[in-house]
Amino acid sequence: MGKTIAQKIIAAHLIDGEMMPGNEIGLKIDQTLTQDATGTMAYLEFESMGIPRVRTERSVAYIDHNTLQSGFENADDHRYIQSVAAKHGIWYSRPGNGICHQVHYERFGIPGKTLIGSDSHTPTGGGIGMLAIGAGGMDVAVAMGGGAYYIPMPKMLKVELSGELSGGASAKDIILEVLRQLTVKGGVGYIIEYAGPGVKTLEVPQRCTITNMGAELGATTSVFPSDEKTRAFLTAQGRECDWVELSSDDDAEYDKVIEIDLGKLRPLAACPHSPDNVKSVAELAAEGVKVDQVCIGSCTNSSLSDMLKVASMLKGKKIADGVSLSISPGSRQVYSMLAECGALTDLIEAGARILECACGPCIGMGFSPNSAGVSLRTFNRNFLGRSGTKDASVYLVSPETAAASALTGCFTEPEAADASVYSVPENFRINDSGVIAPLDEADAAEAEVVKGPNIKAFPETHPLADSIESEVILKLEDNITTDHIMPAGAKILPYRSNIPHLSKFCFEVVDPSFAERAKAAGTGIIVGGQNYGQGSSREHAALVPLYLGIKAVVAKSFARIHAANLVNAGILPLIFVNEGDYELVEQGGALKLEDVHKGVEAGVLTAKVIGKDGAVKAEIQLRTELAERQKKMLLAGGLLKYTTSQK
Ligand code: MIC
Ligand code: SF4
Repeated sequence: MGKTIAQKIIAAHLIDGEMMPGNEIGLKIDQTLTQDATGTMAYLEFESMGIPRVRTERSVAYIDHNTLQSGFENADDHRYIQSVAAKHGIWYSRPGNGICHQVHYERFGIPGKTLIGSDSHTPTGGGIGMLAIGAGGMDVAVAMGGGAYYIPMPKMLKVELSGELSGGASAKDIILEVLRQLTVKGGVGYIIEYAGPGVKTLEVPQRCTITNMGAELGATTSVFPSDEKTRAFLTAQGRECDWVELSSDDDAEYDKVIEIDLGKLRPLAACPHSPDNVKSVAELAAEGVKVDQVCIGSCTNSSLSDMLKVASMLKGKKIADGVSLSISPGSRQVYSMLAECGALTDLIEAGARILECACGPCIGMGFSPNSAGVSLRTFNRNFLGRSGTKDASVYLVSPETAAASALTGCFTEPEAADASVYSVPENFRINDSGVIAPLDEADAAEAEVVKGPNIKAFPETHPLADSIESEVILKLEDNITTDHIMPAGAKILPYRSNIPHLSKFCFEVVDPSFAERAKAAGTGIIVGGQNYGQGSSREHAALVPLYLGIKAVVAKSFARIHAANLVNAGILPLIFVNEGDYELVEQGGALKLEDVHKGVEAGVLTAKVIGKDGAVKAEIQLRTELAERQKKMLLAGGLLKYTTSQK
């Protein structure tokens, strides 16, 4: 039987397990990336493994999330990451050099290679034909040390593209259409491959917009073929030598196929508060939805071609008086090329506020909307509260829709940008001075790692107890995101290296009393609905509950990265065998689990449901979805303890 692109890359990197869907497989990892908000923990974890130099082909540490420096904390984290990177063989991308995913595919990504990154949008690299996967910091630390990266072997989903985009429709509308069809749960357990005649009509940055937002489908990753367009892009980046051709075999088999005719797509928008709540821009325009703020940028839509389209649309015009417009170019390369061709002047003169090349408003680092404001963003997530304004309405749109609406002050369907105003030049400006090479081995041995006072050790993990009786501290509904569990934003993000302080904000948007109640109880259980832990790869959403004494999370289903992070932290993820049993469990009541070790081994556990009055109300079945390796890890007290015990 023929192979898909992903199956070929997996086969070439397989070091453990069999490629049968659902089986755990271990992959050799060629490249890793980290960003600063997850990177400090990942490097503390790497340091604790005692390995002097990374064993990957290329590891890059980016600073892009946390660049406000409103206190010493961010700057100290940057210094720590720079010094730890220099010492251990890791390239360091300075603050201001750009958003990790954008810079990585421009300067480092290679078709056919494996990449894991401590950021859920790492799949962006699939746009140039990498097998690029988002992971928790501990998994990245282990991969830097040369260990395998483990995932359940995914099923394959093909998106067959035909036709060509027309009018004001863009790559963002393709992925919004996929989200409309599949929902935020639709990609769980799959790798998504793009195929069909429509593929060759899409340039690399457009492909990267699509693979980037595949994260919102819950997919393991998304991948495009590596073809002449990929070669042209790498050549323009002075990296033709990195190109290899990659395509699926004609007789490759897919578990699911969906079709999209690009010619029929119209501009779309994801409405509050979920990326799959998709409507047409025409519909929102007809409703007369007014716009207060427009933000253009993020790892989804900050390429040079996106920025030039926006500049073409804004040139010689002025944004509406009621609109505040921010633009963050994705990388220094994009920024300097915008300056070089004059497009930057057009953006400034039209009234845009130009921000640093960083995540910025996407992760709530400034630019929060006004009260009850409507914000149109070219980003990938519009979860409740993520913008920093809880009652804001955030819509996710293409750069074209964003620019057209910034000009009118209300939702406006865009026309295609006039390609004769600006077009992407044949060659990019290449200047890698924003990336600092690691020290050679002799110098590295002497080099010191600098840690500021805000950098605290990660919490102590514990071997799995054989009996757990704990209060249900919080009961939640479906689709709880990591932004609910461990919010980000300007106030909280500086404490990503300080779990005790961070813990005060756990579940703040859902229940501000959670952290105190959990700490007072000393031990606890969280109960969730479907797709618990979707969104970010932040392992803080597991490390903080661990610190607060959470022993298990019981849900109807889990998002992949978060479930892995819980196990890595030594917290037991359990799934209701009968979903209806969710109704029996009350917040303030308790769950009692006996013979936990045997149950984990067998994959099924019995739990007594205890009501608030202390009486046993029912006995229910819970199951685990754990590979043998993960069972051992839980018994050992998490990934680091397990890895150290294997040495
Ligand atoms: C995000 O988009 O939510 C983030 C911030 O990039 C996260 C990583 C983090 O929480 O640091 C992600 O997507 O993994
Ligand atoms: Fe940064 Fe936003 Fe991309 Fe996350 S989604 S990496 S915060 S730009």
